[in-house]
Amino acid sequence: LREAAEISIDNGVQQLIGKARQESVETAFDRAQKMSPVCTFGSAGVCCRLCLEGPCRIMPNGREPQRGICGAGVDTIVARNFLAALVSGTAPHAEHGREVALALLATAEGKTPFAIKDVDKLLVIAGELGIATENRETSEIAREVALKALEDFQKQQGAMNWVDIRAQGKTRETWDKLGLTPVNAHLEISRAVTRGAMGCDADPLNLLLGAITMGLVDGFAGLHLSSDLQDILFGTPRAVKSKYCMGVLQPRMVNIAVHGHVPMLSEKIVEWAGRLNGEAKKMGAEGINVVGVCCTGNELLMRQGVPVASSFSSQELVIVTGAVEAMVVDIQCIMPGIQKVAECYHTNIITTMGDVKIPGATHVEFHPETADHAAEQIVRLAVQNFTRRDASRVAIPEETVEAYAGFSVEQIIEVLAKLDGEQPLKPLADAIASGAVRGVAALVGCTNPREKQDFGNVTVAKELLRNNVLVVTTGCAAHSLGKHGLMNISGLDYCGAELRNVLITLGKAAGLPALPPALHMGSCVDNSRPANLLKAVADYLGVAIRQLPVVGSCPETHSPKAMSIGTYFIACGVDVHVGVNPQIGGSAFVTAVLCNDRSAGGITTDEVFGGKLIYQPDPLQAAKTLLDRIDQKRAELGLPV
Ligand code: NFS
Ligand code: SF4
Repeated sequence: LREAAEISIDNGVQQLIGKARQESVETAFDRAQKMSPVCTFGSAGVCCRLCLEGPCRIMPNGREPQRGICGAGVDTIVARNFLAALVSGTAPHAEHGREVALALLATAEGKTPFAIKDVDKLLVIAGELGIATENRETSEIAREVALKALEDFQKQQGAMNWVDIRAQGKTRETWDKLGLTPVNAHLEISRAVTRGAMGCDADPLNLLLGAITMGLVDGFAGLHLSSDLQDILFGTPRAVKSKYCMGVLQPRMVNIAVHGHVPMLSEKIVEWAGRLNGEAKKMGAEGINVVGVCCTGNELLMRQGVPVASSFSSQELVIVTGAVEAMVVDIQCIMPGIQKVAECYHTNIITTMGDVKIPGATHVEFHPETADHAAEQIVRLAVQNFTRRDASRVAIPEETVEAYAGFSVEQIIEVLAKLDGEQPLKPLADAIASGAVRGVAALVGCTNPREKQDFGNVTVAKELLRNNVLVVTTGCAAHSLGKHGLMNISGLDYCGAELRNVLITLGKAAGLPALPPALHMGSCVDNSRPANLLKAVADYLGVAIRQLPVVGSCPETHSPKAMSIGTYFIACGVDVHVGVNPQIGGSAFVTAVLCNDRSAGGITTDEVFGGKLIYQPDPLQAAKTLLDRIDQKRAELGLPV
């Protein structure tokens, strides 16, 4: 077995790996090792299981067979598999958006216990959508906004409403010209599934253009629509201070870990944990402690300052502390393995969605309409479970790390406005122009049990910061940066001198000693926020997003959702680095199009959209490639390099 130090650079996670092994509890880190060596066909993306003639797989180096039984060549198979991965990344994000839209509609109609928390944002978005707002009830406006959102899953002509309100004009021109702009999310997902099916689209370039449309569906129906409506319902995040690491679990409290993605459930769990605190005391506990896991952790951190225990790859280890009464999950990134681990302790796994069940787990069905009832029931189950805790099995790693989060675009603009009230983007644009901020990088995506946890994310971030690149972050990558000190003031030591000065100036303007080196912008669907920031800066400078010295990096990704998000950014004109094999290597054609190999003379995404995929497992090398790209874009803008 791999040494704990090879599995994660987080001390708490290392300790818990030791505990799990001592107690014969298997986790994803150990299973990842059992899965080695990896299948070379799957890794290259050359196997096809689309029909019952197969499975077919293409041999490397020209050996036979070179075609599937139906005659599909390797480029078709790899492109189809890439499109399929994007569909499985985009569909869950689109479902996320649709569920929030339905929740907003039900709330506007008075059918849920939720309220419209950010009326100002509601009015702004309504205005953008062309909805009249003068002398109208909030609920009426909210209802129309929700219906406009639902149109993005229904309309048969034109473009999605969220493309109309969120895409940059200059950037969108290319998509419109190529006929790639999505009409509605469900229509495009259905089309993508259909064209990728056996005997349908066999043109690899056409399939890759389909993948770009999937990326756009992800960006607008998944990211933008979800964040916008969640801000309306639950409030737009503002700077907040909290804590990271397993040490946020409390030895004498009822611990509830909330895990998944959609804030509807978790917001209510936090509320009910507060309301039932007295019940926990009656059971002999000191109260109820809610901690976050994965993107639900990000959502609660951003809006409520709830501390964060774990990112994706170490989710099972939260349970291994022996101190978790309930792990409550909704959708996405929930390892089925948590139930097996929970069975070794007293932890109750509670599933809440009809489409996401785990055998052996307790299921408490959650709907926005009955949110209070479900949340109360779940918190009571956790409190009752406290008596089953075995004190001799409890070991919570002590370390916690302080972190600032909550950097919505609104919050960032508010800080910038302290320096220039008229033109808040000017100080940022000026800093980029002068080179004090060499560029902007979004450090995003996951942690992956095959990878050394946090190492890639933190290494790329530190290297970019050292070179004066402003780092914004989301998803589980944000957990990595938070845990390793890049979201608190001490992390400024990692920044280049110029960037540090900018962060200190901005922080002082906001009444803080400084801004943290990595600005936490939220969950994965909140990648809409960095996208909005880029659009704002590009519009201010009068250029297209593709011209900006900005990059994205996903060093430890595992999820197809991250691939969909990455494709959205590539379509916007931003290079995206992945540190984990994207499984396209079997096709020189697909690799050339996505990774900008122009030697074969074909067209590439870089040429058409201004962004490409960079696959580089070595984080230092990746950072260097990203810096080169930033400098290239600076030079093209005529900025000093
Ligand atoms: Ni994003 Fe969030 Fe984490 Fe990766 Fe999964 S939780 S949606 S996919 S693993 S960042
Ligand atoms: Fe084989 Fe073609 Fe069927 Fe795929 S679609 S399994 S390549 S016959």
